Amino acid sequence: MASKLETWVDECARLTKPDSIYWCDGSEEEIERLNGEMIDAGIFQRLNDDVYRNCHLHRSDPRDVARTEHSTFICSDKEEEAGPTNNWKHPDEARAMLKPMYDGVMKGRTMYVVPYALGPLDSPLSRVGVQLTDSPYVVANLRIMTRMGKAALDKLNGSDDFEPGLHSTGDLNPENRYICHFTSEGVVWSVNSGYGGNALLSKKCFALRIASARAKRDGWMAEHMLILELEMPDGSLKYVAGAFPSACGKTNLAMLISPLENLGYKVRTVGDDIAWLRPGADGRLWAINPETGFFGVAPGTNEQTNPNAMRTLEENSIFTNVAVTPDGVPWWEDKTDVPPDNLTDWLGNSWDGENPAAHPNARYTTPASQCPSISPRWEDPDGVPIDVILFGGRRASLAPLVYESFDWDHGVYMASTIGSETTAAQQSGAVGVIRRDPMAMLPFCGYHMGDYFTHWLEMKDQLTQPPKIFCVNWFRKDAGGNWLWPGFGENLRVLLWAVERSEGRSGADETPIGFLPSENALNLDGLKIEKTALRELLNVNRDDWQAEAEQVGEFYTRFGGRLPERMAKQLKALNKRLG
Ligand code: SAT
Ligand code: MN
Repeated sequence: MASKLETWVDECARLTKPDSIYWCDGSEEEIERLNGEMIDAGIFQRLNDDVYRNCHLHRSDPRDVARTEHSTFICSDKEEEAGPTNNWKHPDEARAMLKPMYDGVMKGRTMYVVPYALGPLDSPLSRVGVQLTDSPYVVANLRIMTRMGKAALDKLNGSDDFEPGLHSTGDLNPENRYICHFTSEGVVWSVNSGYGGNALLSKKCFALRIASARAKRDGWMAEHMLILELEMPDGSLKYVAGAFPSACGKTNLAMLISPLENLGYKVRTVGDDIAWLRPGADGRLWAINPETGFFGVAPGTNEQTNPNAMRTLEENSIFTNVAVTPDGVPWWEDKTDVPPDNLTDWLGNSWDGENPAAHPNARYTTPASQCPSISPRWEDPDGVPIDVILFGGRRASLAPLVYESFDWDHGVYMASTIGSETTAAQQSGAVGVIRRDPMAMLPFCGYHMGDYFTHWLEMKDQLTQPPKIFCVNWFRKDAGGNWLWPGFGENLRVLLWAVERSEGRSGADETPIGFLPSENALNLDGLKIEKTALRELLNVNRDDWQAEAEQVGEFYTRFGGRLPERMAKQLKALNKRLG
């Protein structure tokens, strides 16, 4: 009898009618052949091998350069299950709408069958997915981002237990673009996009949306989190997981370079985007990085902001929608102070010097194993035990540099309120319009956000040594609009305080919003920062926080009866403490 995998591949082939079907093995020969074919077809341009060995440039259709949340749907049986923060379509309606789009869509194309594993092959947490796609560019990306090919198929070993994803670039028409998640079966259908999170189904679709729904059922967590390792002067290892909305420097934080190496503090990277976490037998929370690559934003990445990323992407990488020099060197905004001469922009035109040369969401896809700061434990099948969880947002005012929750419930409350201010907030003193992004999962939670809060609260019951939860804000400004905190590597100082707090060390002052570092508790060794700036960074303004609490109350009404009682209680308690 044919396996579920064979039957499903057959079914999809009958629908999409490819000229041929090719099963990817993930080998060197395979990718070399594919790269060659893509160069011949104009999908890839080989970059300069002297500087960027074995790297390729890809230009997307200009209408297809970022995730499209409005075309992303949770197709649960009931709308209620998707909740107020997701788009919803009934599974029957979604299938009826998409089937005609898939009908014959792969005529004249090859259907690639791409088996991949999320998580170390021998980890109890890892899972196998199989993506069918007509895009060789997607295949090449999946090969970097996941354990792709024979190894994954071997792990599956004929079993039915895999995540099926059907993807076609179709005609790339944004009007007909759909990314549909059938959460009860764990299936994803994506059509008319070739880009990032829309098309690499392993990433946001499976490792977050489908996985989060599974994790809720099975008692673990799929989170939009980096994982980093901190080596302390005594040689002990501490692990920090951190969730930040986009454009808050998550990749930079995951790869930060310790300004305190001389004192014995070292930082290493475990993951930069996604964490799967489960309670261990020891009552701690253990995390793996399900991915094997970084899909990072290129603009803004440079020798100052992220030297580790710069080293990582020098080989075996794909650059999407960056600019390029006449001799094949990729360039993007702020890579260097002065742009090189005679750039070709991301659209393939001679750069006009005015519009961005690289698309603001231009990306590099690069192997994690090449990262100079990668932790020796990044592929540990058991994962790493998390000591500290950080939640961050971008707030020009209000939120202090760091504050610690009183307990787990309070931490979950804090996490549910994070978000980023719109640029209007840059005006002095003005409280910005904030897009709330609970746990940085707003676009990625595969079920009702209120139930997700409940899941977070209930996870505590499985943990005898839960991580401590903190909020951080690297983006506070003074009245003149200047950054108060230098950020980047210096953020380590905040991590150190959090880790020390998790061990019951280091000083803190109790405030209505949580514990803040007491004077001299932050290690500022070698850092020049004004006392007044520090005071402002750690200031809690009651009036502002009362207004904030009111806004949170409004935000919470969205979740109706599914807002856990324990969260409402936290808000009440905060209001009471604020007086
Ligand atoms: O395009 S992705 O979803 O993979 C990246 C992102 O938007 O965070
Ligand atoms: Mn992300």
